[in-house]
Amino acid sequence: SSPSLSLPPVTVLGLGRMGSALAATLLAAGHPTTVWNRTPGKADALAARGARAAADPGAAVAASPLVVACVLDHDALRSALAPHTAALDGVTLVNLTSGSPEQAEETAEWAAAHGARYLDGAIMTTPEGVGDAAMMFLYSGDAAAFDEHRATLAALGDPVHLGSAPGLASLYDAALLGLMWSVFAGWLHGTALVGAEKVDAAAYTPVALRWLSGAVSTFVTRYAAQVDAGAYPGDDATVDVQIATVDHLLHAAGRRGVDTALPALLKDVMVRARDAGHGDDSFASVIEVLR
Ligand code: FVH
Repeated sequence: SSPSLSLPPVTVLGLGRMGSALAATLLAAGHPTTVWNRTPGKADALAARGARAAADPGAAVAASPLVVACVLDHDALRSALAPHTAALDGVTLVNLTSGSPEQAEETAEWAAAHGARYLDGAIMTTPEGVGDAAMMFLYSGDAAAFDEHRATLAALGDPVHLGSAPGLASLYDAALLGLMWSVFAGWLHGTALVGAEKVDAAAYTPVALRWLSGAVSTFVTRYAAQVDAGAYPGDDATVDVQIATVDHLLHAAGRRGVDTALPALLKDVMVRARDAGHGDDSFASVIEVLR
């Protein structure tokens, strides 16, 4: 649709893979959209669809009360804006650039020193998922700024505000990526294991997903309450029992020439939990080792 005067204007800084998707989505939703990218040619396709291409970051920031940034890293953002900090006064800067919680805190202080309200963010999808309401966009920082711009941010994906500490979105991002990689690795290990018996990934995966969304999801929900209570009753399955069980996985993998590093790592944390006195407790007690 064409930019609508009734929707708030937005500026997007950074037109890489993700920034271009953000700008295109805001434009398609009808927001008057100003864009800037270090390499100017990347604005051309968006300009052809109605975006305003700003000549420099200062002009881009001055064009909208809401500025969404998505560049390589925090240093790139701050160095690009360094000659133009006067323009930041009064704007809300939403930084969707990946970084550490500490970098988020630093950039929040830097933005505040220049009069900007700051939200840090983490995009929990790839460019093709931008605009899908099922995808989470995590935010932390200025809650009033979030409330003010929530409707605009909702065009990008489901906006989830985690709290006023600016580093929270990056912290969740790191935690959730760790979870994703653990699931990917566990699924791939299982796929290699059954694949050794000529079972296709396509046959194994529906069974794996049913396990994850059903029983495993139930265990995790139960264990969350145990972790928060600091008590891990082994009513379902104890650490001792699971140490014996992981040996079956190690054996099955070893016999089929499948790498055993991953189950060995899992056994290692279970053994450390047992040695710390949690043999009769549930798997949730492993948190005591991880902490
Ligand atoms: N792509 C994804 O799926 C993920 C999803 C989760 C979050 N990330 C983070 O988003 C940031 C940008 O990632 P990207 O995929 O858009 O990356 P590129 O396509 O490589 O674009 C990089 C943009 O950054 C600009 N840039 C780099 N250095 C500077 C600098 N010194 N000053 C100003 N801009 C800079 C670059 O400009 P140019 O090279 O075109 O001139 C691009 O606009 C990132 O934090 C991911 O972790 C994406």
